[in-house]
Amino acid sequence: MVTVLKNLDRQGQSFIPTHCSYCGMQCGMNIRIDDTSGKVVGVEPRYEWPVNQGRLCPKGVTAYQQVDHQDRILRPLIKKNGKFVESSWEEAYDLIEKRFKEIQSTYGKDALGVYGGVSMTTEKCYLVGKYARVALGTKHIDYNGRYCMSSAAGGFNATLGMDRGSTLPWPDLMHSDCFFLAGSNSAECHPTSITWFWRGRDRGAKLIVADPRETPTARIADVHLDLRSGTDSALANGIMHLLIKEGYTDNDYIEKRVNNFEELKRMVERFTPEFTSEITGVDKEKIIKAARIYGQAEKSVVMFARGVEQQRKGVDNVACYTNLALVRGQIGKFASGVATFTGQGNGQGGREHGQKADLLPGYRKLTDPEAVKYVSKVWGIDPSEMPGPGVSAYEMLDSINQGTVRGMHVICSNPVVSSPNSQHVTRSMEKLDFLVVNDFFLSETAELADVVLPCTTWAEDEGTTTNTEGRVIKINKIVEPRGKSKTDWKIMSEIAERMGRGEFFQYEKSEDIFNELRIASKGGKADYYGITYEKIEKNEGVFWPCPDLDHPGTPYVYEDKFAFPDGKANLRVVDWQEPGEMTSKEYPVILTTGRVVFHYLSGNQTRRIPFLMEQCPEPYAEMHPSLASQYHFSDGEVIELETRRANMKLKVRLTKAIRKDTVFVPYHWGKELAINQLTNPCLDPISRMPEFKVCAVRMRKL
Ligand SMILES: Nc1nc2c(c(=O)[nH]1)N[C@H]1C(S)=C(S)[C@@H](COP(=O)(O)OP(=O)(O)OC[C@H]3O[C@@H](n4cnc5c(=O)[nH]c(N)nc54)[C@H](O)[C@@H]3O)O[C@H]1N2
Ligand SMILES: Nc1nc2c(c(=O)[nH]1)N[C@H]1C(S)=C(S)[C@@H](COP(=O)(O)OP(=O)(O)OC[C@H]3O[C@@H](n4cnc5c(=O)[nH]c(N)nc54)[C@H](O)[C@@H]3O)O[C@H]1N2
Ligand code: SF4
Ligand SMILES: [Mo]
Repeated sequence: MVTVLKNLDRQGQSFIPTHCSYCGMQCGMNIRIDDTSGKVVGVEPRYEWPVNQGRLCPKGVTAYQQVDHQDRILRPLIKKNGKFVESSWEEAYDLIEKRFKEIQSTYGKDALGVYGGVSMTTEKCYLVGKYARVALGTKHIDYNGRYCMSSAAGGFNATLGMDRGSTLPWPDLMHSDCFFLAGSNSAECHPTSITWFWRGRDRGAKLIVADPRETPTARIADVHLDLRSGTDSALANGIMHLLIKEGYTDNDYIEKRVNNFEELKRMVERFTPEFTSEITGVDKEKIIKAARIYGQAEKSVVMFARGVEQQRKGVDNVACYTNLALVRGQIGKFASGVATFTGQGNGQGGREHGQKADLLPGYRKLTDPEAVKYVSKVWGIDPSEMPGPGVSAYEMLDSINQGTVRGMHVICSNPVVSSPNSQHVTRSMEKLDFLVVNDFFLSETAELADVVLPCTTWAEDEGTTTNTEGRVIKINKIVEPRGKSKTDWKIMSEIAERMGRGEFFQYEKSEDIFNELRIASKGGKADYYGITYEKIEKNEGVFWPCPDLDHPGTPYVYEDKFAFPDGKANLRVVDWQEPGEMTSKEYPVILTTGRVVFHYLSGNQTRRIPFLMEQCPEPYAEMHPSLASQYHFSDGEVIELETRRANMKLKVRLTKAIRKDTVFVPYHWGKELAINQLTNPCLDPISRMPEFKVCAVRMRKL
């Protein structure tokens, strides 16, 4: 079914269309293969793909270099006397079977934990959930998206009744009149999305950016709301105050489609521009200007990302920004609405089908007996065998210290780098009786493992992902698995066999898993029943929900009703609350963390790509010259940063493009270079998202 294109511009090379392995844009690309050697040798953007239309970012153009990279793990590794030794799959499986069974017979089934990730296809993500619950029979399963999309999910569930990251297709964006981007550095983190904003601007659209830093995204804004980290709900409530006061609300829409407006109106009364400015640190005039631009735009889109979500009040922040779109009557129509920028490639699809501690496929809830009954039937198990809800990612890692979890299988994540309070997490993981990690590059987490299982990269298997828009798309197999590596679904199925549960994991190809998932999700909120591989290929992807084979999919959600029983949206009425850690005399500076364009997440993939390392070899502490001068720091000087959890050394990078009370550090490095040694593991009470974006730090000259 995959089209192999020959000789487009180069003799002796073939091209296969697929999508990028990295962020939620899932840009379309053709991967080039050398016909003689069979090696992956290059990439071209796909001009016909609607989301990127011929553009790729620096990570996208080098992604192919992972496939035949010299650092690939090509055989299973077993740790013997502290050193990894290559082994056969049989030997690795023998050991895993023995240790998993020992742990479970001594401490019970829940003593094994599974920690998943969403850089995998939906088929694999779905199988991680089933593997934990059916093959291992444990309730302890969660995944790296807990650190990523969980607050967006919580905020959308609370206001709109469902967690689809975007209410509209993104090529629409160029027809919008106003973009309100909060806590999103799209120019560096979703670079190909910028074109939609530029094209909108060419038609006169306005751009508002809320970010403590003047990022490349903020630099092109009409208004830059340079707020203090951790004050988003105050800012959004302040804008809401003005929308109401200046008569920008769509009262007809509110009357017909929205609950709780009167209550919200009362609550935001005190969020005057003066009060809002005092909390957020943003100039009052800028707040007024932003509210007027947003209020006057006929078609507007509110978009946000981890800047607002990775906070103790991440769910509330998402809800407060979503409230703005609701009172303006923007959700459910062309070129308007609300969207979060999906982080990882399959951050959307990978969270819908049961990798989360409390969810089953199709967003069914583990606490709903009907849902358990339905999915048990699809899986062929008795409902009484279905484990209950487990705990969130950080809590699962922390529970190792209580001896609750004793063995763990990490599939597609590098939690010792990406978790908050990472020295504590590293020490915790070192205490595990037995750790298995699936990866294709030896990550900092894999280094701690007893067994490392070599999996394939995204180019060696087919399957689906769901992009940031909610469009289900097809990843194609480019080449055969390298060395002795296997796809994650094969590995999970074979371990299931060893655990005596092989009958539930009889798949020959990815599509078999997809077809089971279609049924498992049928009738759920994220209903994939009507989506097939063939339909995806024919239609440039299919937007879920898609309940029937003849259903065209749903590019616009909420056109007529929201996903609550009464069909109405619920404004969430929440006051501003302080972040978990405020600055003090002892820790006087705000520390925030995030990304640079050249690296991806824990860096385990991008730190191996020469071009990306040349551009950005090491982390740094970005700060304003006026803050640096108080400490007599100069550009490039190595200083010490310290929070209540740990300290570390970093180079100073001076820039005027940041608030004078804030330091920013990118988090793509491990061990002593990991900024997560310092971050605060304080969790949002609903999403259990750690507060990566705000903590209090002190700095010292060395
Ligand atoms: N180059 C690159 N691209 C990526 C990734 C990557 O690692 N590298 N990762 C992907 C993934 S998984 C994700 S989740 C996304 C993340 O994409 P983004 O969320 O856009 O990236 P971040 O850098 O984490 O944070 C965004 C911005 O939030 C700002 N910020 C900090 N504190 C606050 C606050 O309190 N309020 C507000 N409003 N803003 C604040 C920061 O200054 C930063 O500019 O990117 C995806 N794309
Ligand atoms: N301080 C701070 N910390 C953060 C954040 C922040 O903004 N600030 N952001 C958080 C966010 S949004 C995220 S998404 C997390 C990400 O945190 P992690 O999940 O730890 O990050 P990755 O580097 O994506 O780790 C994925 C690992 O899986 C491997 N891998 C890739 N594809 C596959 C595959 O198909 N199968 C298998 N088995 N392995 C694969 C990669 O080589 C890599 O080692 O970090 C979070 N941590
Ligand atoms: S924007 Fe995202 S999906 Fe597109 S090329 Fe860059 S990393 Fe890949
Ligand atoms: Mo993420």
